[in-house]
Amino acid sequence: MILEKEKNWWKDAAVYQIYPKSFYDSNNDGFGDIEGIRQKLPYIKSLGVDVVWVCPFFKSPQADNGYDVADYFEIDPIFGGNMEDLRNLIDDTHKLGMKFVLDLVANHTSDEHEWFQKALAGDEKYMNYYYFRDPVNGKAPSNWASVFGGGAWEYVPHLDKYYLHIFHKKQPDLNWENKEVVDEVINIMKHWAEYGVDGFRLDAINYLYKEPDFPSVEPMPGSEFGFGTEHYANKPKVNEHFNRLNREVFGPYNMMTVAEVAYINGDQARRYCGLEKPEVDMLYLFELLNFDQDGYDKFAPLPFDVKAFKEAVFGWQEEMKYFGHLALFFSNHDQARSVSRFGNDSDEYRDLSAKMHGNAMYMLKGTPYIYQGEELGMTSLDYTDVNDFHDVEVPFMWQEKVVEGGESPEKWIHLFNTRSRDGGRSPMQWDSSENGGFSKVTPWQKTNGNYTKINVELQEKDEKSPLNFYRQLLKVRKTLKSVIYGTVTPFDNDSDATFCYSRDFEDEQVISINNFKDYDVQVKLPQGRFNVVLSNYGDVTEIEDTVTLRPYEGITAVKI
Ligand code: TEU
Repeated sequence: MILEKEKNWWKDAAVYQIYPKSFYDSNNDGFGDIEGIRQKLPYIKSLGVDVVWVCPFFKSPQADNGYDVADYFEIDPIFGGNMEDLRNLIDDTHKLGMKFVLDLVANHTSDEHEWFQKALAGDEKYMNYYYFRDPVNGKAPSNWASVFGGGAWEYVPHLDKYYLHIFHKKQPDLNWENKEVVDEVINIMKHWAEYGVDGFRLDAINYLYKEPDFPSVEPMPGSEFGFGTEHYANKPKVNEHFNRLNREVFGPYNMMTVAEVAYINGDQARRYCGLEKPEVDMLYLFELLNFDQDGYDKFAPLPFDVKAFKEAVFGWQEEMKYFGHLALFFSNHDQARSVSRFGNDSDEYRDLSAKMHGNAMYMLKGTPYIYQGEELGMTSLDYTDVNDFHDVEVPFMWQEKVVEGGESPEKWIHLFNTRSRDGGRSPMQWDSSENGGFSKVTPWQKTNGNYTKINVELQEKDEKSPLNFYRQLLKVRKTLKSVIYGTVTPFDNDSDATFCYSRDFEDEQVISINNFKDYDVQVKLPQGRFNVVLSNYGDVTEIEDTVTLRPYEGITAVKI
């Protein structure tokens, strides 16, 4: 039985994530823009998604590609700078029957935001919007590290004070202990809710509360700094804030809310999903993809281990079995491309592994978040020059490891190509024309050289393409209640090659079987005969008993 409260509008939805800077450049200035997204709405609709999430496009100095907001009510000139474009985009999204989710960055602002500028001018009211603190023994108040390298405190000589920035120094953290700050954020949210947005993706939102004495922590090896996350991630106060936001905005406006969270355990996750009081609808967990690196250090890659993947993914499915809801994703704007990272991006296997990834991830319990280009099997980068990279973390690492540390430039270019956040940010590949049809001028970030092989135009013509597979996948997903509401039971779980599970709801049973390796493997199925509803090789119709999965084969089948 489906409980009434489970039938939210977003429950069986699929989301498409857009990184606006790299999606489509309608005015040929080298940057993707709001009008470009609008022009591509028919394409987005054709995928079968229900919700469009657009990464930040507000006025911003772009120190962190828009995650440094200077004005929450204005659109940045590089995205068109024009409120009418946004009106049209949201209206047209609605006309096509899709919803629009705004990326709201409320843990921090840009240092160029008016509030911070007033704070820098010594206005006490606004200094209290942020965390300004006196030096301690002539040094920063604590040794917390910034996510992007270096320390998390920046000294302001004319004030003789430090301010806190968990992210870049151009992203000062807002002080949520100040009620006025919370009121400001609520105003911003209400403004956009009334404007017509249908939901919020809440950026880095689990960091809202910092322990007031900012305790120093054990430094990382070879550094004076350490991640102080135990003192600022997922503190109970965050739940109180969520509850208030829910009461005042999310609930009354019937919004879909997805909180980006990291450094989290099952209890905290369930609490965010409203175990005690209404908070947010679903969680976008970093933990889902961190299994192929040493801790939180993405530049310390571990070989892709299918068992570690299963532990992470099935582990979280188990945690959220009875309560809460997960975002399902395989890539995003902070990650290298999944087909290169967890699959095989050779010409022989790229399409198969891209399709299999969709089959493996998006039949799980949760809401699929497909990131632009994932539906094409876009790959990680092929750059050769460090100057081709743009992300804030690259110059830090280059300086520390190559310039000062003497490590090999080739090693780090390779790491940036395969692991850095830029990996997911090269322009969308629309066709075989110059710059992949993204723009008529040189794009802000270089197009991947393989755009003549991997692009929308080519895949539209090929019924077996990843693009058409994703369309079919999303269609099939909608017809199967068990995929939305059913239990998740892994099988063949000892295998270090396959990722297999069964979804069960009332009298429906659906299985998703996937081979992550480039060789054949055998899988023993649950009892019964199964009708294949999705197959990336496209030549299987019925399966039972023991199946031999070919390299990167993925199948979804329904019990007859
Ligand atoms: O990400 C939060 C976050 O923790 C990441 O920056 C993460 O640490 C990083 O990807 C690891 O390399 C969100 C946004 O998704 C990201 O793009 C922003 O840079 C960040 O918040 C700050 O707003």
